[in-house]
Amino acid sequence: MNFYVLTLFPEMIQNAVETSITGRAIKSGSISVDTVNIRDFSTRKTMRVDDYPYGGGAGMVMEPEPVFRAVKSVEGKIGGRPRVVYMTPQAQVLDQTKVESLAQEKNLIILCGHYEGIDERVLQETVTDYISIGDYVLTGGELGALVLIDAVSRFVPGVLSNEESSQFESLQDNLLEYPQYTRPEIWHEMSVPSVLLSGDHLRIEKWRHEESLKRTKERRPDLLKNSYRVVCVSYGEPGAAEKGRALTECITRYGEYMDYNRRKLQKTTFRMKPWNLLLMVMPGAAGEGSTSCREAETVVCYDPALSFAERFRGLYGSETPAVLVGSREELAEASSFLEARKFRIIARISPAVFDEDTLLRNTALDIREKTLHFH
Ligand code: 4FD
Repeated sequence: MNFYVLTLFPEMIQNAVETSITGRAIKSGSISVDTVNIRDFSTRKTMRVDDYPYGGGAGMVMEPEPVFRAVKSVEGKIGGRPRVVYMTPQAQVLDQTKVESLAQEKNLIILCGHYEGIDERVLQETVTDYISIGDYVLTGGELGALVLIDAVSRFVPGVLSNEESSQFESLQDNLLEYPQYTRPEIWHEMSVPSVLLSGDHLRIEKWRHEESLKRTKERRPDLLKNSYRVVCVSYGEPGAAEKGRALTECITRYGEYMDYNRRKLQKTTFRMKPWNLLLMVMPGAAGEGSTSCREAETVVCYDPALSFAERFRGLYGSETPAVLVGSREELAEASSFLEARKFRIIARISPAVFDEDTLLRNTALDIREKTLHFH
């Protein structure tokens, strides 16, 4: 991934990124960080790039033209129009979801302002993403750009070693990290929690998740509303997929969705954790329809002849709560199948839930409530 940082203080960026893990990633070629000095694109003999604000007031404003030319110079060099991020306190605060989304890009321009900011018109014309790193004001956007580069780089393949990358998995469930301990076993009369010495990986995993929850409740209760991973699986006639997606989206912004009409999924092993939630949307939930539909280039077919064991061959829970949506006959069969696979059914819902928007939303709220209770 290539970062292009547009700044009046290029050495501030270069010195910082050449250190530590980002430095190693630059050396190995996983990322590159190029700086563009906005001053090089000044339109004046004095090489100034700032001017007084129209309407008066304190401070200076960065002129639009040098910023515009700096952006164009990068676009010309890479032959494309990458996303342009403007670091500003007047924006949504950066979070892990945004970081992961930016990590999908091949090129990224990061624009750093100084003084009282940059002329609004060039922002309108070039910026695609406004990002703040927190609710405070800095003297310039550079420290924000560095934070962004560091956080995004961690998701670029090859930047972290296997050992380093397993470290940030706990943030994936939107929970804070559990407490960590190393030697000695007793320090200042405090011992390491005995479960960590037990060698029982399932118990350890469970304990860590509980500690994460406890810590999140105490320190960042605002994170809890999105703290568990929701996985929706559906199968059946076309439309089941849409219904499943709709219900998932009512429950969480971070849901995942899988269409078990797909052959490939039927063969994939998927082990769900105790703190996940399974939503299963079954045939009949989506009303009538034909039995195949075109999704992208593949035709996804519903084969009603498949048994649960065949269709969900690789799906396993471990005390994982599950919510079923379907008609009475299928519910019974699905329940016993899922219970045997160590899911715990916390609700059975009639397909009528999809008939009305408010009903769907209220049901989603109930499910959230029940799930948090269960966890
Ligand atoms: N919280 C942040 C980003 C930049 C910044 C600036 C308008 C000031 C804080 C645009 C005003 C940029 C942040 C430079 N301060 N200062 O992410």
